[in-house]
Amino acid sequence: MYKFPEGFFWGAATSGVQSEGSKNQVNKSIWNYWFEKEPKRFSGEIGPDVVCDTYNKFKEDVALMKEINFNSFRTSIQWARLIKDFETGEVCEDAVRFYNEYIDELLKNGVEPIINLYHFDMPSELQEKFGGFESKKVVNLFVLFAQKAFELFGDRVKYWTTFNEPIVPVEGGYLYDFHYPNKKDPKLATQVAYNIILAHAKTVNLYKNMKISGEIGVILNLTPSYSRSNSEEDLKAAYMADLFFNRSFLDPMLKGEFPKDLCEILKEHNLTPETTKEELKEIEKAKVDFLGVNYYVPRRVKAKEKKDEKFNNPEYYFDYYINPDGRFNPYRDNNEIYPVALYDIAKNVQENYGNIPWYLAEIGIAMDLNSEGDVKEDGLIDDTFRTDLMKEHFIQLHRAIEEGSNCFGVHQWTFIDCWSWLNSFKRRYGFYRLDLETGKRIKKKHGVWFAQLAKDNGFEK
Ligand code: BGP
Repeated sequence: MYKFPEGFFWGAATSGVQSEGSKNQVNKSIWNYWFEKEPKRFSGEIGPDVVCDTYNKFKEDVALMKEINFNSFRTSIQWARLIKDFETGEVCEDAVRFYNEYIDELLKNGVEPIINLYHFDMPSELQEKFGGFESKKVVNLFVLFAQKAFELFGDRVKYWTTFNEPIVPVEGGYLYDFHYPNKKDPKLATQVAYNIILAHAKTVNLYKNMKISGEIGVILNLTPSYSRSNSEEDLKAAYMADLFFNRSFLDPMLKGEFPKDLCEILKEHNLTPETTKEELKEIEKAKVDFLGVNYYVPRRVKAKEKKDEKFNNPEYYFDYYINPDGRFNPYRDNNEIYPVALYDIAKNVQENYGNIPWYLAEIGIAMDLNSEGDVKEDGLIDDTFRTDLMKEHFIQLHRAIEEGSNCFGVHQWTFIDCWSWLNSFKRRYGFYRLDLETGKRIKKKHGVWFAQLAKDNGFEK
């Protein structure tokens, strides 16, 4: 058997916006706002208003978690739901009731909550008034929100994370136009990236100062960069991609310092963000207790063929290429499937980041409704394709753990098919299908396999 360490976390991840629905939400996030403004940009023109309706259905849903033996689960607290008045930090009483009941229900059922504070969901008021994380004022308002969350739920929540994939709002909102505010401005992008790192650091330091018993970490999407060949140019391309997309956040958040060569490159292009000595000290001081890693696909790069006139985005330094020997998932834009990357990530964390305790905070295999098909005679949806691929990934993870990697759990993306930003419900990932007409949850075969895996803390070779 592939056995995993004792007490290993088995569960799933989602986020507030993607699962709760907007019922009784006191403020809007940029997702509510953007959907109202431009519904056509969202697949099927479906917005975040209803989604899984977890706000109303969390009790039934926790029972479904229990059915497939989750011992842990991650979601996020929505800033725009918890906080009524962003500047004073006044909370919304209904949100406090909801999150309290949700957390208590999880605990009552033996499901350890991991609570994340920011999953792409800037309150739209703060985006409109101050430019969201473009502004340092908003950094401080985020810390105030975090403080409220710690005060209210810190007695029971033992695992906190500050941000999920903090680079994504930078990419989406300030470089490539897939998040609001849809700007393409590398200078602003570096400022937002820096401000997010600062918000993370201040939150970690606050949590430690509050002396609450528990741990705090951050969740990064660590997509390894593989070069086309071993030529100097191709290797350099992979190095640069890694520098921009992984080390930009990994180094300051885990080591308290920015990669020197990244700083030099930014300076060369006149993209250095505004910083102060005190802020840099704050970043240096902020030590996370653990790391969450999201992994879906590898990044394949080669030397740049045609030089861009000026720096618009990190692709100034490399081109993408398609691995001619790769395997691809036809249900997720033909993304490459490469389980070995998971082993490589684990080794990177082990060798270059002090073997910090980490968990796989997201991994998933997207399918669409057609490929999953209708409910079969046994009452389940047959997603064996997913199970086969997950097994391959878990074998690689197991190999790294055998070699000393300090991994303490796996959360699959996602629990119940949830809404996913511009993709809405196009890609399905859940252990349970969400029927959009009825809101019914229908179990998939992979859920049965996972229940056994969690029960045995391992699986047959
Ligand atoms: C991750 C995000 C999740 C989720 C997932 C699947 O990057 O943290 O929020 O959306 O990707 O995304 P998609 O449905 O676009 O494949």
